[in-house]
Amino acid sequence: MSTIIGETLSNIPWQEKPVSSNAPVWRYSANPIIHRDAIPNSNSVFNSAVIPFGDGFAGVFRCDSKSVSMDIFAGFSEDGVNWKINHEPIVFQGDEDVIKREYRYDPRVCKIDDRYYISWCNGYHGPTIGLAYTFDFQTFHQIENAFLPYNRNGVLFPRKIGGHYAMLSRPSDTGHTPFGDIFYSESPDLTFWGKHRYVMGTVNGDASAWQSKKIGPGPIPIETDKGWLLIYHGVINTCNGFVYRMGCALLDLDQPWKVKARSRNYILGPETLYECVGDVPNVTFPCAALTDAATGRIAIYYGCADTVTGLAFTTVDELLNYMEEYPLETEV
Ligand code: BMA
Repeated sequence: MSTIIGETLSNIPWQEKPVSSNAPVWRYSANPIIHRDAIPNSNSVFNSAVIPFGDGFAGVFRCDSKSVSMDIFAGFSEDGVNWKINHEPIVFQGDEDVIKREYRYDPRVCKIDDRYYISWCNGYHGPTIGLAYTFDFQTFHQIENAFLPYNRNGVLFPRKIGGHYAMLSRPSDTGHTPFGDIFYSESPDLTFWGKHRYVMGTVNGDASAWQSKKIGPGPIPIETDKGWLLIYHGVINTCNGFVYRMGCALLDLDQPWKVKARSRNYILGPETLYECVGDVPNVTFPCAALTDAATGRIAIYYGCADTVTGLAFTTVDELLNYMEEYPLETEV
């Protein structure tokens, strides 16, 4: 068994794998856990991030309103399944040139040292990576955008690597980007980012067509003794538009731009009604994972059809074994 380097989380939401399943990831039986009308003015609640907080959990949720304004909202839960989401979006403190809001979506939450960092796709003359921190999920301090536009899916690592903060991201364009690879960047202070390294890209044709159009990092990478376990999204373009699925990879612990393993198969894709039908059909989009170091259990939170939020389960060993069984052999 491989080891998760992290904390024990005995209250992680969990269901055993159904005996009938041979998939590496299985859905919570009462999905979706958050419905589109979870707060009074929401059109949809999806692509959201959660983290252990106090005796329970806190989260930052993407709620698009009924005027389809995209923003991020704090929320709390005792069990990680039933959530109370604030009815008003997060108000950030900080430099007025930086906190000016165009739109905010697809948040991630990452604990580093004494605080919780939020990263999200931030409208600033085009999409880029917004960054903020909080100690209590009540007061939020926004710091500088990490990059110039255009970028989406900024995902921090939960500790410094080689003495620097580290982030994965997916450079993009201003629209529904028809390309996308994953890059690594580092920073001494979370303000100045550099040493941008290519991590991995799309794969065409027979090798792994589900990730042929674009890929982007999902939840905060999970530290294991074998490397950083990364869950990411991969997109194929079809005659009916983009289809978003999940995959996984293993990145080197000290040099995370080096890919040690990657799955040729997707690990979860749109199959159920709530994943296939919604405002944007056929989207499964992971933004967070809880992990229990004691058991290797992982609970993945993912947006479904850009409308509701789902929960799915796996373990570190399931994913590592799956990558071994169905390895991606092409160098990309
Ligand atoms: C991406 C982002 C995600 C969304 C996905 C599918 O570009 O906008 O928020 O889930 O498209 O629509």
